[in-house]
Amino acid sequence: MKIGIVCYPTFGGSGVVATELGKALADRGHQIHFVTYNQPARLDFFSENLFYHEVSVAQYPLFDYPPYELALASRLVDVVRFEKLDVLHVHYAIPHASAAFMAKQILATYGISIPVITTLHGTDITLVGQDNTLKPVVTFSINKSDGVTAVSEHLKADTYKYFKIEKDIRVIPNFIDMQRFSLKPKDHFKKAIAPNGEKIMVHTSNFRKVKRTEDVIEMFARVIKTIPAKLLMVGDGGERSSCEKLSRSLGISEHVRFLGKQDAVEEILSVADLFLMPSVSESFGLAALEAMACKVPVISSNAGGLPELNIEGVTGFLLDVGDVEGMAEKAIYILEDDERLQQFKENALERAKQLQLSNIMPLYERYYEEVIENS
Ligand code: GMT
Repeated sequence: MKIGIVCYPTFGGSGVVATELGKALADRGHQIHFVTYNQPARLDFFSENLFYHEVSVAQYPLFDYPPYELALASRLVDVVRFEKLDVLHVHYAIPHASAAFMAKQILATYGISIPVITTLHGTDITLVGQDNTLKPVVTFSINKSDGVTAVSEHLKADTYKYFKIEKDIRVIPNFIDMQRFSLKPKDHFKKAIAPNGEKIMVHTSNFRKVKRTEDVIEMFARVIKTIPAKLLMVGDGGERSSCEKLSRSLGISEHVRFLGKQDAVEEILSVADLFLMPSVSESFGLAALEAMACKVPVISSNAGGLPELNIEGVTGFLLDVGDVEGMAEKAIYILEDDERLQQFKENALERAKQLQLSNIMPLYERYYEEVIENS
């Protein structure tokens, strides 16, 4: 198939899923055309089946808000016509689904029919899409998609709950490339971070409010009263400085390292004993799956799709949003006994294996075929 993929080209979960999916489909022999405003972050190598088409937005003094959505729609018309694509797969509804709808209408005037599949990733439904300034367009463009997927059962249910959706939504979970995300021998790094054999806890995110990064610090402050430990905070975003301030005011800053954005997250996860994800909302929790693939158990909130990934008492524990006391208690329970910790690590890896790329990618492949056939 010739598949057009539209996504955010950043390190965000939806962009990562879109890019990894495109790479895997290209390996399977499909021709993949990424259409976005920058080279996708993980599209950093050459393959004869991978193409990148940049969307450039016209700058004009009149525009306080450059019309990205229109530029994207025009670029899609151009790419679909000249590359003769079979299907367009857009990741994150806003504004990709409505841009694809517009492109589809324009292409019809050239006698070209192209099915559009929209994958809902999370905040496009649970946060941003709920805003009244966007809701009618999000509802309309989901209903006008030829196929719709969501990354968890919970996100599917939320979509029906918050929007008037007439379409069937297919759940296809996030997946993990186990070639890349696996335990790497990083003992020298572990020694440098935890010279006295302290346990290592890790959080990775974009430090947005939805991630409740301050809860990570609060939880860690409680854990180190009992267990000698270090905390690695990976990523960057609005909440980072308040987390730094909090760790200073709690007197634990010598045990907390803010590493900023990192490309080789799998190397950091390879030294970790526990991953922390106390998010207020999380449609799936790809970062937790990345940790599990590196044999790291997870303490998370029980928000959104997290219970579909993190199995209570098996791969980690899930607690109510904001329950830092409970999270710390469970963290201590896992970390205080090496045999128990080892068992949680094994379980985390087994769960990740169920969601490996080779198991999930064919679900998308078959869905494309189904949608193309029915449209
Ligand atoms: O988590 C983020 O802030 C990034 C966001 C995105 O859209 O890029 O991630 C969402 O999509 C990921 C991939 O499907 C999911 O694994 C994340 O759980 C989801 N984030 C939220 O729902 C907050």
